[in-house]
Amino acid sequence: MSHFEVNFDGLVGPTHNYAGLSHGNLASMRHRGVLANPKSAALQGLAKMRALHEMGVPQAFLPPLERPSLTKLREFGFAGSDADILRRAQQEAPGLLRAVCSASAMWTANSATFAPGHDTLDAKTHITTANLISNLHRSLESDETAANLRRIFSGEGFRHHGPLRGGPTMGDEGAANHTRLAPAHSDPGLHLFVYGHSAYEPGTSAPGRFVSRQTLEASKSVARLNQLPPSRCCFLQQSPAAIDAGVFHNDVIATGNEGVLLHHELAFADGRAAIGRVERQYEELCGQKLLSIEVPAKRVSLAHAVDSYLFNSQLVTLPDGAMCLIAPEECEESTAVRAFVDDLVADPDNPIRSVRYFDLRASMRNGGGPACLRLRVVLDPSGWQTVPTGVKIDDRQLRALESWVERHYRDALAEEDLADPALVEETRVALDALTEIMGLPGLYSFQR
Ligand code: SUG
Repeated sequence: MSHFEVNFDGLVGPTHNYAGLSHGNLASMRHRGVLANPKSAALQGLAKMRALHEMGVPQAFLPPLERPSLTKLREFGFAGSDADILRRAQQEAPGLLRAVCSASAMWTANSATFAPGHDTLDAKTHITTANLISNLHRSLESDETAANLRRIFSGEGFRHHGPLRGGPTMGDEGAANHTRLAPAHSDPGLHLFVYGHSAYEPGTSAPGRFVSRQTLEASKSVARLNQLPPSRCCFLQQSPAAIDAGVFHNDVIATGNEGVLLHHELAFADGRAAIGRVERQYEELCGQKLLSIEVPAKRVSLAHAVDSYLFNSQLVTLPDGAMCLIAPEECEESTAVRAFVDDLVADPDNPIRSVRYFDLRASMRNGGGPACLRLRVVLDPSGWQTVPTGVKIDDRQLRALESWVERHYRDALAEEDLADPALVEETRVALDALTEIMGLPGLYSFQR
């Protein structure tokens, strides 16, 4: 049975806001305190899902987590009624309050790393939930995300692992630092793991300005847990200079799809030599040449790449076999990036035939582009059949989700609103209604 790729986008949660929580993520740092509009953020995400669905690309979604998380605030020592806890947290620990309110689970590229059954030693589909330990607000996601993934991928062909324990030495940010390359999704493939630094191996210099979030030790552990043989894994170090320029995940500077790898000239620590390694290993494994497309710094500087999020575009295969670049509108607005994309699409020597630009500004202001918003899952039809219908996107579900957002989301959310007890209640009512739309009762801990 032939495998295919499904994009599981994160449904933007009702507390979407700009809390400046991610050091090293320039957009997050720049937009701290900007008034958020959760409703339009969620509708922008749904518009992307609708467009991909209408293009014939299989589409699904992962639900938001319950935020604000009163459970986490209790774990941090706050006690009393919900209103008391929120008030005290705002007075005594505003940073913690911002962290427990973040809707950051929307960036599902960071939720886990998948390895499909036609690549793994035991022929099972393996899923390792990311620990996201580099940032408190993101680390709080991992146990809830693991539970949701177990619920959604519960068929007998799935095996779940993680989140990795072990502190910063085991920092893992999921599929944002992982790309599966194969002649087609239905073919066995090569797994490219990109890490920021190694805790133990000499010669892997770390960035100076910002921290690197992914370690080699974590990437190798994920590969082992996911039952990937060494011949199917390639580990490359990210360029420390790129991390210091704001490239906090590899998917901010490189992207791939099937047999194409699009990357910036300055993405990897060893430059051309690194690309040469992937090309050789891919050819040995897959019996074909990898098409690696390098974007020279002369055409698109590192700074422009980070500002426009060109490499955070989704590269998707359409039903006719051609590829389409799903890019943020910021790419269209940059003269240099737009010119590069026009040339890319016009070049008959690659399979990228079209580009579609999307308004994802709400997510982009937090450093989350099209690719951050989705987790790629390669499945066979029997695995897909075990996935609950309620997370699968079709016209009916899109309409239900759009009107759910219209009904339950605020159109303005400022930092001071995070301590509003009404927000907790509104969110619970919304998530209750969502579990009905999804047909997944009891998904949230406040539900009985
Ligand atoms: O982890 N931003 C996210 C963006 C994640 C992007 N994902 C990928 N590149 N795959 C992060 O830095 C900002 C939240 C805030 O500041 O309110 C944030 O968490």
